[in-house]
Amino acid sequence: MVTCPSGVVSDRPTHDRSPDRTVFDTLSERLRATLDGLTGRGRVSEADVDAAMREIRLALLEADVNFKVVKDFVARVREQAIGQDILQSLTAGQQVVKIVHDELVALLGQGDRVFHLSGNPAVVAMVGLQGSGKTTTTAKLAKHVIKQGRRPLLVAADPYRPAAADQLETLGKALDVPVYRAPLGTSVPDIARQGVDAARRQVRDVVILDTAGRLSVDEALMAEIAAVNDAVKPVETILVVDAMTGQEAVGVAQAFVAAVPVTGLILTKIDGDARGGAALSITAVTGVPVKFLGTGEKSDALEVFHPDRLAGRILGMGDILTLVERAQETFDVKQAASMEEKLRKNSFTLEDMLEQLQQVQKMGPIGQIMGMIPGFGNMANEAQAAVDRGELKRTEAIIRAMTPVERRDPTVLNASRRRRIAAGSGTTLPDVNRLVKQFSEMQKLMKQLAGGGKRGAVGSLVGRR
Ligand SMILES: Nc1nc2c(ncn2[C@@H]2O[C@H](COP(=O)(O)OP(=O)(O)O)[C@@H](O)[C@H]2O)c(=O)[nH]1
Ligand SMILES: [Mg+2]
Repeated sequence: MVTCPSGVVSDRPTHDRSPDRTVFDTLSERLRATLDGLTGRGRVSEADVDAAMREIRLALLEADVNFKVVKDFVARVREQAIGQDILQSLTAGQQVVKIVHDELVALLGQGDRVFHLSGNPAVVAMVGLQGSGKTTTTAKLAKHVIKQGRRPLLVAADPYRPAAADQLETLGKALDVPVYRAPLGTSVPDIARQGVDAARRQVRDVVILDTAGRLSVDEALMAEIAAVNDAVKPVETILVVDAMTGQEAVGVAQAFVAAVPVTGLILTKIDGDARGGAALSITAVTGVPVKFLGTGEKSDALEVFHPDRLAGRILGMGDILTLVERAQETFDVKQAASMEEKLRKNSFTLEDMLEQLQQVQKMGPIGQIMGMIPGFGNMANEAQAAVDRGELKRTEAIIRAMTPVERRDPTVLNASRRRRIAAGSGTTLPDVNRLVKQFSEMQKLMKQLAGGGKRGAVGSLVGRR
């Protein structure tokens, strides 16, 4: 099993800031251990799923994910895993993992994640508690929009702490971005208005307002940011949340969302080693999308948020997802169902085998695919070697040289028929004998796999969605 290194994939391949450890690591380790347990076995029972769901529930709770979010999440996964026929298929474990993955993506990926910069200037207001990373993130966003060809201006909209304006000014200088400061005593909405005016004068098309925070949510703070919102109507109001804060982060976010139309979240300090689950819950609880992640103190430590990448990293199961997706793409669901039916009734013929061979070849390197199916690991190398030697093609040719009757019932294949087939397919008598023998062995294997009269075998390699 290929496990990805922890951390979040950057938008830019050359970006080397992805931290070694992130706030999602512990969650990731726990989930991986649980899901490995599911994919490591050939068959998955309802009890297995329930046990895994208990583990997932614990892992999420321990990572500080909001309990209501956890409850809904686990219920949705369980319902899909048990409610469909997938437990009968050979890749049941992998498919359950995929359900967990898809639900995680849905959880993280709600809402509109586009960072909007309409308006001239486009006004972006940064809100959040003191110390959450607003000022640092303001500089990061400036750098981000410069890369998009925009000309930002930063506004120090914190009239209480001159040091805060100094901090922004220093960051602005380093990026060669102008910073607007108002005289001490100017009200925050006025600072915002003047900042927008300054941007127009200086032909700057993006204004980022670094507003003041408080140590905790209070009415004065909320009234202030509401007044700023009324004064300059930001196209983006970004709530900056420290990913290392615990459950209270959810309540803080709710308070901000109630006061102003928050359009996006930026989770900062994901390079830390706290639990991080609370931050993941905010999107689920408030419906506000995560737009960026802050991964360090420097101005380039900002990553566009991709829920699928984060989910993939958390679960570290890229290979499984690929298998399930590839199988779903290439397998005709109806055909798979009819194959399964045939296997169950033991009426699988060489004709069906021909069809299966063609399907499997469409899926790509057969060794790789079989290697991902539990219990098939050993057969994988052999199968790949067979492909490499051109055996699949030879098998195809042999089956094609048979009459329909022979394909349906290989027991009629006496010596003279076998010789005819060998000649007709350009192969040899031993080749034909080997195939017939392999086929009867395969039938035996399938009987075993179908086990106990239950459904499922190669034909159900993919479940129905
Ligand atoms: N490791 C790390 N530190 C961060 C990140 N974002 C901000 N910080 C640090 O957090 C502290 C508070 O940040 P600041 O921008 O001043 O917060 P503000 O009070 O909301 O403006 C500073 O020491 C920053 O360097 C991040 O993504 N990762
Ligand atoms: Mg600040």
